[in-house]
Amino acid sequence: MAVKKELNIGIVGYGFMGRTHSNAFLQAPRFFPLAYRPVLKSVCARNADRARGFAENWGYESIETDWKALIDRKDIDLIDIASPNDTHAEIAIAAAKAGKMVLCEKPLGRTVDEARAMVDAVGSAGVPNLVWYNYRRVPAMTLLKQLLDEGRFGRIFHYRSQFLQDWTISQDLPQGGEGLWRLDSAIAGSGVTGDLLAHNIDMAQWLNGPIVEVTAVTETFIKERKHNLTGRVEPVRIDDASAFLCRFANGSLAVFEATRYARGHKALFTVEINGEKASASWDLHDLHRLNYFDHRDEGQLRGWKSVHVTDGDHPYMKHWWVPGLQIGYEHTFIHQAADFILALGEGRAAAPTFRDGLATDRVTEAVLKSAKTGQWEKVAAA
Ligand code: SOE
Repeated sequence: MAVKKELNIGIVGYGFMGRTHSNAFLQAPRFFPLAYRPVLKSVCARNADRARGFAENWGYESIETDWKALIDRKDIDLIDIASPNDTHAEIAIAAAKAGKMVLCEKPLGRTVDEARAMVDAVGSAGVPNLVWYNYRRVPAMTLLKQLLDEGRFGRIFHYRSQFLQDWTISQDLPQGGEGLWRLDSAIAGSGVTGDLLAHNIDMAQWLNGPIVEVTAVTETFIKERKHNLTGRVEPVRIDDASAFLCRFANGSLAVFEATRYARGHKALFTVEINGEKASASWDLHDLHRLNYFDHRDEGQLRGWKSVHVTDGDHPYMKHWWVPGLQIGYEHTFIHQAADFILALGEGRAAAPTFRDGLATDRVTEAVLKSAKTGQWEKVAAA
């Protein structure tokens, strides 16, 4: 077997996403024929002891406690940003300037200005880049994209999508600090709009094209929470719930909703699309099933099919077990890493690129603006 070229990775952050990405880099070359072999060179985090523990667990060769030192290292090809949102722009821009490939957790920036600067940086440096919008890589969603691209749905009339959680309902939950920075607007940028709706929007624009205008409402149900870093009770500035109506460039209408206050729902990401000839629906709790209705089916037998997307001819599935055996959440990241490395080997860009991430941030910014102005807001053109 030919010796594979090494792809030397330096990751920033060791939280939830640090784990999903590390697992993806380890597994991708074991299941996909990749021209490069990811090498876990270094993990960077401020707490050296914890970074060391993470490095031991995942097999990183070394640790750094300053991301600038990580970027300065000549033995690292790719910087993977898995740290909180307030760090994305600064690290990505510096990494690109140093000529590193840059992978970044979603959302790309806290604002459109940050995201645009990141797009400019990777553009001027000419370095490969990617945003980890992992749910595109659920096989059922990739199948849906293929069915749409084949024109099976005809003209699209409707798109609807939700992301429902319930983990912030308690008034006693503090904001800020590890694990809870998503509640701190200075770090996160926004609440569910940037954290959850960003997934719905990335998926929607990938499947159904650009969103052109939005009208939104947001709400912060719990107005004050103790801040973990200051110890004081402070105003909550994130949106706890966010919903919007929009128009797509293709003329279809859509309804989106995300909340962390839907008691009983942990991570219910849903998608439905209705076209002239066909409809489809999907949800993350049953992620291997694509529900499909085709109006061209014979009348008496016409009905919704629940396709178990686990066969060898379904996207990604021939690389896994045997037909009928399903895969899960972690595999979406493995597919993302594999697609990036495959594209690298072929000298092309893998989506979603930073430019795609900026397109999502433009919509989330329009949503937050509309919620303030009470007006329809246009999404700035790319
Ligand atoms: C929030 O709870 C969260 O972890 C998001 O940050 C992720 O992006 C989403 O995939 C699951 O929910």
